[in-house]
Amino acid sequence: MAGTSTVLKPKAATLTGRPKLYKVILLNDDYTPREFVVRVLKAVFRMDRDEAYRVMMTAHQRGACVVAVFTLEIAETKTAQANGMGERAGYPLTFTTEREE
Ligand code: TYC
Repeated sequence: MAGTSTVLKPKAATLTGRPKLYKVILLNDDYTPREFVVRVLKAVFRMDRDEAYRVMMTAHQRGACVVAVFTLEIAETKTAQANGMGERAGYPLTFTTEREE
């Protein structure tokens, strides 16, 4: 293949300077204690107590709350860590990851 060359096409995110972002969403349930939700938010999302309490109460009252927005790998890692804490404690606590528009 002498004389050939490859030109890589830049990804759309490179051209626009805008990487795709993903929301981590906290879902309400009827069984996980409020204090446990606060503990998970503080541990995984580095929130202080007041912020964690506000996010927990928003999910409790409205059914769901956006916790934070990250690039895909970080969003998926934090979702898995937070769900793992709930699972290990025997609670149905659920976080999901969703593409941000
Ligand atoms: N609804 C739960 C209770 O009353 C508390 C809770 C809040 C659970 C938010 C999950 O995402 C959640 N014990």
